[in-house]
Amino acid sequence: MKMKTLKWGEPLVTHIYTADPSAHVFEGKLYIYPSHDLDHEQASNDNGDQYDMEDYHILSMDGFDAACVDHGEALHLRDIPWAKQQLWAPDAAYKDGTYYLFFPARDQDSVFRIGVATGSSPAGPFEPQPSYMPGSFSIDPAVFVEGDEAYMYFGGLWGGQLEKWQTGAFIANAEGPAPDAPALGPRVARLSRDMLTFEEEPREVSIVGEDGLPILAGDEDRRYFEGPWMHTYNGKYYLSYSTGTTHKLVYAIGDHPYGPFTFQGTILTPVVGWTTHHSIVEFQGRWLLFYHDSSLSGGADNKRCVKCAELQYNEDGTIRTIDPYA
Ligand code: FUB
Repeated sequence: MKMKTLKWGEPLVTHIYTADPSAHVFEGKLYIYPSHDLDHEQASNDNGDQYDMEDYHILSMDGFDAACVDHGEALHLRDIPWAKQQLWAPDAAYKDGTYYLFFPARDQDSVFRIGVATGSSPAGPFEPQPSYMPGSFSIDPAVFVEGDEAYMYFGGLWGGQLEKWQTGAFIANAEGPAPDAPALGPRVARLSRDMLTFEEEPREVSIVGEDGLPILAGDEDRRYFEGPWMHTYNGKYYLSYSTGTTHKLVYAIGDHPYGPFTFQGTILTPVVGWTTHHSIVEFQGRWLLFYHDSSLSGGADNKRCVKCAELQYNEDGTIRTIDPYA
């Protein structure tokens, strides 16, 4: 299905609701892996029950003036043996002739896990593995490939259940850290050569301030909430993420995929709607920020639309803050 051409700050597509865009360049084209929000009337709650997505559609663009194509259903909940509900923010990667779609969903016990599906085309369809990735938990996988190594960043607070895994086991009634204690960081794990399992125990990523001290849980303008993304620029590793309750996309810089990362500032100021979620990719010589807001539905938290903005760096490698409505 052919859709419209890219205009900065406008929905990429308007025939379906889309969110949580993970963008990659595969085979010379830009591919966007979003969540597919359903046109359901749902009251919002802190558990994220309103995000009850059931499938994935993959979008692609040949270039900036080309139409954005929706390739149709690439994977459906009914075909994932272990998953009960809520297909949340996905990501994709390529290795040795195979494309991998990574996605979170609640298992039969309502615990969020991360699954993987494989295919021969970046647009799908994707065939899910029979079970979730062993040892996986929480939400929002973002896979960063560097040479022969691939790392998965993941984790999200509140409905994403990261608080419940602080001991390494799922504790259903566990709360997050006190406001004056270090915030929870995202998790990172190196993937196995076949990309289907963790090669190591996930480790917590440390995000620190300029003073080298951990960012505290009460520092809601800077602390990690959900939606990690990793990219490199001029030899540095940029970890970007959503602050959740303060609705910003922010970033921190480090010298290694495992961190630590030093907080830098804001990439995107708050959008219409509660969530904010993004990816960063270089395509045809330009750096792009893919993000979403709820403008297409007039502000419904669970009916979002993916948009794109051009990202600019300052000479010192810092990122210029984008106001999505300026
Ligand atoms: O789309 C469902 C959830 O909302 C995602 O997993 C989060 O990052 C937030 O965007």
